[in-house]
Order: sequence, then structure tokens, then C-alpha cells
Amino acid sequence: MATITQAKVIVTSPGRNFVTLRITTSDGVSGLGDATLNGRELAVASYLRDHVVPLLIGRDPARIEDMWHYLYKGAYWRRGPVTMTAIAAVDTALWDIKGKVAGMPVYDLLGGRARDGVLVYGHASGSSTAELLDDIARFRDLGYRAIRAQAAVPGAPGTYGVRHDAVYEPAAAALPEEQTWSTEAYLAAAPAYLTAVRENFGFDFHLLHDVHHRLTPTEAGHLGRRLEDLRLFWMEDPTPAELQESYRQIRQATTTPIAVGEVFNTIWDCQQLITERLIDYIRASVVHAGGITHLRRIFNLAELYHVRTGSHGATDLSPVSLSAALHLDSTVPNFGIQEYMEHDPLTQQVFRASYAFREGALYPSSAPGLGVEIDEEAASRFPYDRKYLPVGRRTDGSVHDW
Ligand code: GCO
Ligand code: MG
Repeated sequence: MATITQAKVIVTSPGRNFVTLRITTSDGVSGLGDATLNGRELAVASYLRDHVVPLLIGRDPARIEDMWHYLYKGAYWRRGPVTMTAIAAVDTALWDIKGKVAGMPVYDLLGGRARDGVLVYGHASGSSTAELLDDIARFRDLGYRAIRAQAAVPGAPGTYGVRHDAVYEPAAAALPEEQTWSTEAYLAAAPAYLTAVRENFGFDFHLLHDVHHRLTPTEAGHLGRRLEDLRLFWMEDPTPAELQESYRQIRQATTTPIAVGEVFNTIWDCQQLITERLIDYIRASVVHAGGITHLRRIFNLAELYHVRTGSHGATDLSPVSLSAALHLDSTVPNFGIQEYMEHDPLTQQVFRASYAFREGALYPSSAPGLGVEIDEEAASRFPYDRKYLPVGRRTDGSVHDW
């Protein structure tokens, strides 16, 4: 039996911060797992280094399911983003190892592909409607068949989702940037610019929009109703989802499809949302929801309730995460869409990924395992650079959901 002989936590900042776990076995096979939690990276690095790595040495890398329960139940303290991201890193690395040992891509270990290409959506944005329309045209030219649209809200500087450089990156400041939010200004602006997108480009592509947890259920229901004729693919995170039952009110108010889950860690965060069919898409990710093993469980539950998948895939999820998502997305019958933002060129110098973009879809490679390698020498040239996500404040100065 091969055993785990080494587990190394690699912290690097090629364009942005990433935490990666590399597990190596006595047979000399190594696998990678993403452990990046945007703005709280070192908490996961410590959780792994100080508390998880000592548990891994000498264990059987083949027993992925057992390892998951050992780390989840064995900690006694359950759930939470730090714990679940750390477990995800171990789980993902073990799937990568299993694939390399078997000589198979991970999608074959998961039952084989149900589709060749994984439909992805790109992020168009602009500081005005005109700029947004130009950006939509650019994504259409690149071959995207699904596009998320966000534009600046007049009177709310730093509106969520508006790109300033080539890559959208909200975790940008040495201390959290404080951004002003006005629900009234947003509710006036968003329907107008989304309507302009349909008027200019028609309906032959999927249009998505992210509200980023900013509305109340009443406001969200009203917005969804106003957007119905635009036939959005989804309205994302209309309201924070700790109170799962609040989605019933949004649901009753509108037929605009709803997507939630990028901040979820476990199946229990979305159990009611799924089983009561309060959402259409579940957006949990490999890295923040306990790895391939646990995300597959969430996706399988969702399948029973006609909820489709739409995993989070912003640039703070590393190429290791993205590749793991593509392997899982390829296999599940209830796949919906995958978020995709191309990583910074510096990130691509450190992580060598083998997936490919063609005509609006990503294709995982058939390389054994996940098909991503990390260049540790390159990684060491980019030391950790503490960054925070912004904090939202209402116009009266009180803190709002960012
Ligand atoms: C998305 C997300 C991201 C998050 C970011 C936080 O839909 O892609 O909302 O942009 O804000 O991942 O770390
Ligand atoms: Mg989002």
C-alpha cells in the first residue's frame, strides 16, 4: 500500500493570493488541491499546516471517502469556510493522485463524461451602459454563448463587478476599501442597462446578472419580476442566504431563475433551498464546499429536485479548482453552466493548466488526474501579499452586505 509521505502548503501571489496543497505518496505520485479563501488565505494555510498535515502522513491516499469523514467528523468542530476549504484541498489532491495512479482523467473516475464541453459564462462590465455594450460585443466575438452583465451604478462608486484592469479583482487593498451602496440607485440602473443589452444584442445568448447579496427578499422579488421579459439565464445571489426560507418569497414573486451558493460550505447550507425548489441553480464550488467528494453529493441531491449546477469560478478560485470543477461538471447529468474568468498571465506562469476554451465552452484535458501542475520555483518568486475584499456601506454610513 502506498502511503502519504509529504503534504506541503504553498502560498503564492502571482497576480493574486493562492494557497495550494501538494500531497505526495511513497510511490512518488503527487496531487494538488486548491485551498484559497479570498481575504482569509493564511487561516486556511495554518489550518492545513498546523492541524491537518500531521494527520495525513502515513495514511492511505486511496481512501478518499474515509479521509473526508475522518477530517470532517474527526475535528469535532464542523462546517465553516476555513475548515471546509482545508478539507477540500486534501480531497481534491487525493482525486488528482487517484487519477494519476489509474492513468485516467478524474472525469473517468467519476463515471465518465456526460458531455464533451462545459458551457461557461464570461464577465462583461462597464463604467457606463455604452462601455458595457462594447464589452458584451467583445465577449460575443470571443465566442462566449453566455455572458454576465454588470455596470456601474451612478452614485455608488466601486459598484460590484465592474472591471478596472484586464482582470476583475475585488480583493485589491491593503486594508478593506469601503464602498457606498444605494439600493434605490441600483434598482433604477440595473433594469435599464440589462434592457439595453437585449435591445442591442437580442436573445440568442444567455444573459446572467449578479446582485451580490444586496437586496431584501421583497426588493429581489420586485427586481426579478421587472427582468422577466429579458429572460435572464439567472439572477444570482439576490439576497444573503443564511435564511434559506426567505427565498420562498422571491420565488413566489417572480419566474426569473435564481442562482445561489458561492459562499456555501456544505450540503446543509442549501438543503432547504434545494429540496423545496427555492432555487434553480446551485453555485457551490469544489474549493469552498468540501472538495469533489462533497460537491458531488450536493449536485446529486440537486438533481433529484430539478436544480442544476452553476459553480462559482471567479479568479480567486485557482486553476486547480477550475480544473476540478470541469471534471465534475463534465459528468453530472444536471450540469447547468460554469463561471469562468481567465486567470492573470502571472497566475498562468505558476499554474500550468491543460483545459482549453473553444466556442464558449471549456474542455478538460484527458491527462491523468486533474491536468494541472504548479511550478514551485515560479511560485516562490511571488510572496504572499495581504489583500482584503471591500466592505459595503449604505449611504447613511451603516454596514451593508458587500
Ligand atoms: C462571482 C462572485 C465573485 C466574488 C469573489 C469573492 O459571482 O464571481 O460574486 O466575484 O465576489 O469571488 O472572493
Ligand atoms: Mg457572485
